[in-house]
Amino acid sequence: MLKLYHNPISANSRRVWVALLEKDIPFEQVIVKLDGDQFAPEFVEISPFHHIPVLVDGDFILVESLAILDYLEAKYSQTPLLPTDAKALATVRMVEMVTVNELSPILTRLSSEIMGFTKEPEKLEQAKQKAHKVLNFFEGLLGGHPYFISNCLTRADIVAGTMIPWLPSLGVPLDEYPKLKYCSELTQLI
Ligand SMILES: N[C@@H](CCC(=O)N[C@@H](CS)C(=O)NCC(=O)O)C(=O)O
Repeated sequence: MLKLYHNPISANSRRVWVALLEKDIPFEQVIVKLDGDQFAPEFVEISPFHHIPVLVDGDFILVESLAILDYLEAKYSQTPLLPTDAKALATVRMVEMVTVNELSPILTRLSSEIMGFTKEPEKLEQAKQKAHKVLNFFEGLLGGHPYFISNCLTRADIVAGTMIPWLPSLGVPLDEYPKLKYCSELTQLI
């Protein structure tokens, strides 16, 4: 059986967890506490950068959440989470990359300020402004549909939708984005 090393508080591993559940794939979960478990020598053996998630399928070990999502999509074709239409597929990929490349560093910056690791009000403000730029872009992409790709749940919704709900607790309210706010309120973070 597949084994997923993860923690629901990690947005990076949460996307894999949700994809496994959506695809109804049986898996065993190992919760990795990020206050030190990730440095245990037996964990670093399977995750050289001490990151979650890690997927283990027999003797096949995979790190990097998007690579894991690719593996699950290719191996388990039931409940596909990627469209085949060229524009839809590229849109899903775009939302994933904007989430990972634009939004994720913002979350890191906001968390660091809130936890008091850094105190740089100017950078904090820049991060908030950038968060609003991303949210505005996503809200526009949703248009009149419940999902990024019309009425179809895809990886775009899973990848963006497991990160956006953290924003209000980090000082970025979603009030200006009614569609994103509605979806986020359906998400239980822990
Ligand atoms: N690019 C990686 C990022 C993984 C990542 O940064 N995971 C964080 C949790 S969200 C982690 O394991 N941090 C623990 C550490 O760096 O020690 C992915 O998408 O899988």
